[in-house]
Amino acid sequence: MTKFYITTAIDYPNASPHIGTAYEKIGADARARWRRLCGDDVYFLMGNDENSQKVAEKAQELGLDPLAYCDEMERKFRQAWSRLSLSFDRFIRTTEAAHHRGAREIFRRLLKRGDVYRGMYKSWYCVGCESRKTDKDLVNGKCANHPNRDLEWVEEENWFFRLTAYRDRIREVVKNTDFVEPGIRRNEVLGVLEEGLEDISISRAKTKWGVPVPDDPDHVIYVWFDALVNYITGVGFPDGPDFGRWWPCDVHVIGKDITRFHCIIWPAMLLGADLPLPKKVFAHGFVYLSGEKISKSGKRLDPAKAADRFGGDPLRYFLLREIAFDNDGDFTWEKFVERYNGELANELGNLLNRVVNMAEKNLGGVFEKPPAPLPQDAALREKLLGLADRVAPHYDRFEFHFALAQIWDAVRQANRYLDETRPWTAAKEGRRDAVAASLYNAAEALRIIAVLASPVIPATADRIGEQIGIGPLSTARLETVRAWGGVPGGTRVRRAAPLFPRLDKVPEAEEFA
Ligand code: ME8
Repeated sequence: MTKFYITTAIDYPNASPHIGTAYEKIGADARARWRRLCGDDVYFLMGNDENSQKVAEKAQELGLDPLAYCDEMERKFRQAWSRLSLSFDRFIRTTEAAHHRGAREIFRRLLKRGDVYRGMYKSWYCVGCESRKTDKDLVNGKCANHPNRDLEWVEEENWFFRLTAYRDRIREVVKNTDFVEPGIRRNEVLGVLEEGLEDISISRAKTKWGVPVPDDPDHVIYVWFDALVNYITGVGFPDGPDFGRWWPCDVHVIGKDITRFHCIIWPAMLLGADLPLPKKVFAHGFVYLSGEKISKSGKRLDPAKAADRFGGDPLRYFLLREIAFDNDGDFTWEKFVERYNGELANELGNLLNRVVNMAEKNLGGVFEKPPAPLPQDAALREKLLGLADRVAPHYDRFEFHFALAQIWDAVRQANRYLDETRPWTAAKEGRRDAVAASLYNAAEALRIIAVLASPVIPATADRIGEQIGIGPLSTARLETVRAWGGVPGGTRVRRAAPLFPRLDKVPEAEEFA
């Protein structure tokens, strides 16, 4: 069985998840679910980046011990993620002892190789970014990403990593392979590599919260250096039995703002530790809220609140249908309601309603294998049986919007099939065979649509399966949608609440802040 190891960025838990961080997790989840559907043995890692200064600051602000604060935030994150049906296999926390051990082991390996050395660090530091800033990064003396925060001037002797030693090897990989995607991010990374690198400081003397440097307990390891290591400690580095099975990772899914860490520093750390590089880093775009930047302290949309009201699937569907994953995009409630009422309620929800209601009314609620073909069957069957091949390349390239466009094309065709075969007229005219054929084929179309849409709307796929009487579909396999006839004759429908009750007004943004 092919293995597929996928990760997301681990989140700073100094605030609850927002719609932007949720977007990343949803995209990675859709890909993980797609690979499971294809039969891969999938390992999907997510988690929280707890050893950061801003987490310690937040805990202090609340008068809490940082670990107790992180425990509470883990609960919040898990709750939000479960409302969005995220199917991660493991949720790592970088305060775990096993993670500390792994981070220290990487530090030791680089030290042993001679690529970690003592040096004098003098720099502006933005705790918001947890990153050093040079004069050219500043706007009016502040970090461009965190204009409301004061920068810290840090001047101390600490430990440095010889990043410069790895530049040429990393440049070769980035230039000659598809290690970094999409192309726009690859070019940015290449630009940075062309400009030249500096060695980086990887410890802090004045901070107490973090992973202690081996044999130097007065220093903690720089948070990014420790955070990146989660991708290997999450699968058992250094001596866990499954490490060799999962590593190298198939894809790290991250946001476009953290490519330098993942595409330059992380590969250098791995090369220095004699470990294989991940196969790919995919950097998605940013979500804006009605055109404005989302921030943990300012403009925000709480995905857990939105999922409580509308369900996780509509949010998942909207984000992945509206915004191309490699690009930036905008969330507005107007657009959400438009797609919800149009594509989810009127098109998919209505297709299911029509099939289930008409089966109850005309067939005693039981699907029968079609006694005789109808002239419209061939076109419907051809469309649906070709759907898996049309969506596959899109799912595998994180082009969820294209995969969904193909699937909704099939939803519309299935609705048209009902319009054209007119089972209600056939019923009135006593042509029972025609009624049975039409509803059976529409149910088959629904089955295939549900399975292929399940990476994006898993709970809906299950509900469709339940209502057409064949049970949950989010764990089905791809082979099942390459053949017609998966709904057994004699299957009884089980009508339940409509999938997507229509929304009659645009929600107030404040309710979800
Ligand atoms: O960067 N739209 O954590 P984080 C889309 N702990 N994605 C967004 C976004 C938005 N508006 N805002 C943030 C960190 N993200 C580090 C990562 S990994 C070893 C350490 C993305 O909580 C962001 O790009 O600030 C990142 O990939 C993820 O959310 C977590 O952001």
